[in-house]
Amino acid sequence: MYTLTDDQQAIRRAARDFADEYLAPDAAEWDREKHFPVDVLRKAAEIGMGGVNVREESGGSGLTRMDSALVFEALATGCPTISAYLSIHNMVAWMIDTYGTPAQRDQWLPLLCSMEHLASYCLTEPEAGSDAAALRTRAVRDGDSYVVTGVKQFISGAASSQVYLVMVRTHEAGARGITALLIDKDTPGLSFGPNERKMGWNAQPTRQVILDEVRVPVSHRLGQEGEGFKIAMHGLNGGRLNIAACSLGGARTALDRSISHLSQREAFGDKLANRQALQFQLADMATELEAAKTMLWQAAAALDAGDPRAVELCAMAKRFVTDAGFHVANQALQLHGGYGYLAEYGLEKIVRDLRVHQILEGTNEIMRLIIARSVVGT
Ligand code: FAD
Ligand code: 2MC
Repeated sequence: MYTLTDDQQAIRRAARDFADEYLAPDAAEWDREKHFPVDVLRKAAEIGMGGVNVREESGGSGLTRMDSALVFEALATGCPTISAYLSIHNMVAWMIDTYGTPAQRDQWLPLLCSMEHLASYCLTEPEAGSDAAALRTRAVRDGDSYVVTGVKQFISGAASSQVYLVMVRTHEAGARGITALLIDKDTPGLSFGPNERKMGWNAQPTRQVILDEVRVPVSHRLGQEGEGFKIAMHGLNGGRLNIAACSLGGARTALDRSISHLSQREAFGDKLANRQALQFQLADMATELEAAKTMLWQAAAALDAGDPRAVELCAMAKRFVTDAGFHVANQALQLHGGYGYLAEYGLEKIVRDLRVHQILEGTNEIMRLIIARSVVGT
């Protein structure tokens, strides 16, 4: 059995207290009003949530992947959508800390760690989602700049973020022709599509990022030309764990609410919680989440240790935990009967929010593709 250290318990407690105080009370309203609570994100940054995996010498919290799995799970008990946005912002901050030069770290990280500036991760395009290496946004070198033209699709935080980490094509077709560029919101030629109307994740915006001859200094390139795809994928390994953690936290809240609902609700002359059929459902939900947690922690430990199986284990965890999280949340809705379907009870929001975790940061089919390549050896 994996035992949390005192520090890990304290980190988890701090994130849970934050979720209870600042996320849970307003999550339903943010969802309803499609409000992105940037002030609350900045409050989260005050307790180190803006640079969770950024090293302490770079101004971050210096937490491990195992620690951050605890953080994002705890935050998601209050609101999966906000926890997930924080996870994306943190993916970008980690990438700058890991692949940036000292000058780039100095330039970008202080404002990201305080969340004075928010960050967006821009890989997907209208014609390149799962097949990310087919991306076509073009960057042509012109003196000390790149001139970038293209469209990025489904970008979380777009138009609210100040910093865009954009994967662009500088060379030949395929993964090796891709380069990562940091682009400031105020650069001429950068604009945004309308906020997409979505099933869930309503408390954070999703828009196209449109680049029309955007001139980006070469000094804003992260890594070397041609390294962008690998950088993007390394970012996603941690991102996939964090999204899984968000599913786990959301599903835990759904399970907790089911237990208390069934303990109060009476039918046929008895509390529903006394029906063994329903107790068994709760038992299965708790077991599924325990299994999911174990997979998540194992993958996080593998990523921390630089284990050669880390990519495969992260894909397994993302696939398994997000499927389990959605399944448990959906069962919780059923256990609430008609009340589960009412917005007021908060269950349907969790179901809507967790559904997209099976799609983004690599669909669960793509997770199977990654796992299959290891298993079958192709
Ligand atoms: P497609 O690639 O067109 O896939 C369609 C279907 O085919 C899926 O079921 C897929 O699993 C399946 N499929 C595709 N290829 C295969 C295969 N080889 N084998 C088996 N099945 C396959 N992207 C970003 O870059 N940054 C963001 O911030 C971001 N935020 C997002 C927020 C939201 C709310 C959403 C919905 C998406 C976001 N995305 C973001 C994009 C997300 O990562 C993509 O939607 C996802 O990777 C899938 O790409 P696609 O939508 O083009 O689907
Ligand atoms: N970690 C480290 N390296 C990786 C990697 C990973 N997870 N995935 C691929 N690579 C490397 C791979 O090892 C290879 O390196 P080399 O050239 O040294 O052999 C290189 O990258 C190219 O990889 P592949 O040859 O596997 O490329 P292919 O095109 O066949 O498949 C695939 C890549 C499908 C795994 C990748 O395109 C993918 O993950 N697609 C899903 C896209 C995705 O996750 N999008 C999420 C967008 S962000 C989001 O949704 C948010 C909400 C923020």
